[in-house]
Amino acid sequence: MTELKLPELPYAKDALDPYMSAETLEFHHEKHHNGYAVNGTKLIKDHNLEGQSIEDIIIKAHDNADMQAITNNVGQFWNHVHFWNWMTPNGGGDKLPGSLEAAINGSFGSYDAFKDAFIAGGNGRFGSGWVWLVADDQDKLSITSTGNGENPIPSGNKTILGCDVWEHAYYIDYRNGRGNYLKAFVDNLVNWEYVEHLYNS
Ligand code: MN3
Repeated sequence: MTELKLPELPYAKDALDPYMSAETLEFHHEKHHNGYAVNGTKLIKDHNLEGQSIEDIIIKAHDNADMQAITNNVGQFWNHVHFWNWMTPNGGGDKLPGSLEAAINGSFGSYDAFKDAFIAGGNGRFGSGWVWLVADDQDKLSITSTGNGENPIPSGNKTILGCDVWEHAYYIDYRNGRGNYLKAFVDNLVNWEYVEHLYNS
């Protein structure tokens, strides 16, 4: 069977404090992400999709009304596997690895312009969803946003960074302050080495 296995967090639960609390990580990882893993595994079995890659399953389910639950749960499983790795203690800020810095400057003009666009993308998502930094086949970067459990995989662009803007990601720490959460994510949490790794992979 294809089992979506909940990964361990790559750091201690309190490692991202005060920007993301242990309480948030505990609920987000052990309740929300685990729920997507359990439900997604069952849905993959029910839809006879076992043995296929997670990415192929997400593409197959995209825009297919009969597979909306797959988009939601398998999509969210994939999104969160990366989300934990998109953060690191003492992360964020404008000290980027070289090839990533060049790509951001080349695509947005400056780091500050990227940061403004990323935060605006997250603030502009109405309701639950994600804001993403993606690379097209010419390695040009852009900001995009999706609703609920969707992600950029079906677009064909490479996803190199994402931030969860569901209320469960920030309500304990920031209440309704999504913009403050997004700013803290970019300034203090992003694991730029992982973003560069995905950009170059
Ligand atoms: Mn989430």
